[in-house]
Amino acid sequence: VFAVIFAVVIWKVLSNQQQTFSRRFISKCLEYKKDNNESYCQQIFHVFEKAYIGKPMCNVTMEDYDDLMAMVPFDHPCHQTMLWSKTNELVHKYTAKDEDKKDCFTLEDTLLGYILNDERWCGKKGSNETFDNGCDDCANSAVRSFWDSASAEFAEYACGNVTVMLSGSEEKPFNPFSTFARVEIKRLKHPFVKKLNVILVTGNKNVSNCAADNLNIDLQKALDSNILYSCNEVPESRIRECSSSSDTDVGCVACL
Ligand code: C8R
Repeated sequence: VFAVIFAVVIWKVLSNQQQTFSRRFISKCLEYKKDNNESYCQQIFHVFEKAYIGKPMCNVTMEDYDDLMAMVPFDHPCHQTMLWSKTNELVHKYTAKDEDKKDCFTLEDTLLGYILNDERWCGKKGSNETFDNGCDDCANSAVRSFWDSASAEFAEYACGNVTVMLSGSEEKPFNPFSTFARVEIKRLKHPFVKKLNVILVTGNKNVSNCAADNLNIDLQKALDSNILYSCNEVPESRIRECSSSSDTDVGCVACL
């Protein structure tokens, strides 16, 4: 009897956990779309979970998300693309604007980035459920492969002048292990992309500036040689001021 009760309790906990993740997914999708098209959001969730469901936790590849990426194309202006590395909080503060004034877009401003930002999820071999805890953080985890896949698409979609916000508090603002260095920079392609603007955020603990070899050599080597390059050091305080200004200039460097 105890064994049966125990099994039922475990089953309830697990199925509840799955409902929580999928419900959160659908409700964020509806929140973003604002058109109450629940069946579209459910369809996306179904294609999303196919990427990792029933697979060993550390065995999910970027390609497993191909169907999802094909199903949810971007629709933001490609010439207003903002990339970032190690500036998560600041870049999103800087780019946050009301819809009618929005002039600079990060991956988190797109449907999938919005839904999955700050989420954890994984599947398990032999199970058809989504888990949102107890997920290992490995190279081919469902979460990492998702961000690699979405970041690849996002960078390939970019055009014109692309901006990237990097951190001057890092010894290597262009960290070779970052998504920006591993996945995004090599997918910026001339002639779609004309120029890469680096905004290097400076503050009280600066360890690098625009003259760093890591930017002038490592980053520029990774960048398509036909794409122009510029680097500007901008104090964090200035970036924070810009976030609250109602500047309506177009683009990602309007207020700097
Ligand atoms: N991008 C990557 N990772 C993202 C992400 C995103 O938009 N959004 C979230 N929440 N994450 P980092 P990075 C999660 O080291 O590696 C795109 C992932 O779990 O500061 O260079 C985006 O377009 C991921 O492991 O930056 C951006 O340009 C960490 O946050 C780069 O890639 C990444 O944190 C940023 O990735």
